[in-house]
Amino acid sequence: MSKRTTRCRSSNALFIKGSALPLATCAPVLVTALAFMGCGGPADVEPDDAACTMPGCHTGASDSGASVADAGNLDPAHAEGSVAENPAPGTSCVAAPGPDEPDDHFADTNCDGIDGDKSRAIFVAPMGSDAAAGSMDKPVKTIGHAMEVAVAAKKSIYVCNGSYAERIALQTSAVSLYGGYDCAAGWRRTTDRAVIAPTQGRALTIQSVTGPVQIDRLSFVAPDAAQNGESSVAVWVADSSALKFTNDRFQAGNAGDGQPGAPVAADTAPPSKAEDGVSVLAPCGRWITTCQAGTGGHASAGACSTGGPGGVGGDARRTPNWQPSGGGAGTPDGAPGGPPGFAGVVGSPGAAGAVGIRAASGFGFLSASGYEATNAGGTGGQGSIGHPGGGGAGGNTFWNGGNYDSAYVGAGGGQGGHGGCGGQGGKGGSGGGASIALVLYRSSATLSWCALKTASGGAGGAPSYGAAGQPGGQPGAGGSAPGCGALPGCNGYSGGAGARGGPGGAGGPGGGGPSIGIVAVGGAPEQDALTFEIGSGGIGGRGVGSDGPVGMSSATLLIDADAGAAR
Ligand SMILES: [Ca+2]
Ligand SMILES: [Ca+2]
Repeated sequence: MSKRTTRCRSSNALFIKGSALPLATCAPVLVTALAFMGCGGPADVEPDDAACTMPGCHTGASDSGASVADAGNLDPAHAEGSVAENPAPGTSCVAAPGPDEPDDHFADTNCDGIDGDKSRAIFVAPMGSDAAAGSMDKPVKTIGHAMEVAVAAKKSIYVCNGSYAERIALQTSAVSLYGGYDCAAGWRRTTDRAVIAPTQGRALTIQSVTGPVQIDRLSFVAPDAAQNGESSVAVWVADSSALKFTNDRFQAGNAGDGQPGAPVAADTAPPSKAEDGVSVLAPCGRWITTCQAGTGGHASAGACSTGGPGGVGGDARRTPNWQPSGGGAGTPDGAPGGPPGFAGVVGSPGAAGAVGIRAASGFGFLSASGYEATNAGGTGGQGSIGHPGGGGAGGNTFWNGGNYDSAYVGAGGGQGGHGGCGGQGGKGGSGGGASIALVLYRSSATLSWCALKTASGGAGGAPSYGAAGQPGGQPGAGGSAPGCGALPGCNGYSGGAGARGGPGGAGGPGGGGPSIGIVAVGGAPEQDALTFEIGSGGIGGRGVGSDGPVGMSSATLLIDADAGAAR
């Protein structure tokens, strides 16, 4: 049994139909007229005809039989489908001292015809007009407008059952809202609720409000998130106190999936071509006064690597006894050169980058402004640089047995090709958005007879793949020695091609978003008779190797205020 059913109800006395003896649940106030009352009690009270002198009292004869019991419910006042009793016109009613607030028993204790005080409220109905005064007879149309009027007039807001596509905001001003009114039946109260269901965003935001504020018999419905990573939160309360939620519903929609990792583009253009070996200018077989050897390509910088320098062409004058000889060897990939007379060594491709790390599991991050998914996957590693090609050897030297005037000198070898850059790593997927019925951020509140429902947390974002490595550069050609066509070897040799860079690693997958009924930062709310229907946490993003973690799913999550937020 709820404690609510055992506490004293000032106007609640149970009658058994047809009996002259009332069964009072509590005595105060009611004692003097106990035998005759039947006053505005819960919906299952069915008073017989009798002189009625109690506050909010009315007779069964004029009750029009509207009262319906809610069998099996702990507290009939909270049951769906029951119809409240109000004093009917023409019945006697004795006002009780003190204010008449809308209450769980729908008691009209000030005898003005409704549960509550119509002189202290702004009335809202779907058929109303925001140009109207906001009285019971001339309700306004929107809760937002009622809020402006109620703040200025220091009144409460009574909301006719119906649907309102609004986002309601209480900013610093303490205004109470009561639903459950049937404006088509003289603003009789029922156990139905007015529904506040905006097409986007939160249904209710309360910021920096110091109560007392009561929010009663309203249903707050947040729509599904419309964008990647967006959260769906029905009610958000921050930096507020003395709030009382009674008989309300909080319903969050599906959260948005995390952002997929952004695609990364490959660099498809190779580095610049390597330098050619220098040619011998003097023709072969001619009297030459200045012997010269072609020089190899220089070790100029490529995009990410430097090709090996080409070999220097042979020079007959520098060999013992003018013997034939090869030119200097090129340098493959920075290493010592091989024997002369060969093209440069082709570089080897770069290694693949590492896959980005998977998102960490956990709730995410909550600040005064909103939920932020922090469980994103990591960026993939960059591929390694492709190895540069080796430099080509210089051209050989020939000697025809005569004077050095008929010696042939070799041209320079070509520079090795530059290695390609490693591909860029893929981007991680982002975490999914949250589906949260109620956030209480550094706020104090009581919750009674409320239902909280959430949908699915957003799925984690998938990562993008890494980019392919940059192609390797073309090598430099060997230099030429004109006129030596019949005597091979005078030309320099080309360098080896540079190799492609390694591909980037894929990014890491994002984590699923949470689905939580109540997230409270800095203290739990007082709770009584709450029901939860919690959706599942978002699935993890699909990754390479392993998927992201699944999002949290929980009725409540309490976060230490000192942490400021939770990760
Ligand atoms: Ca009342
Ligand atoms: Ca009243």
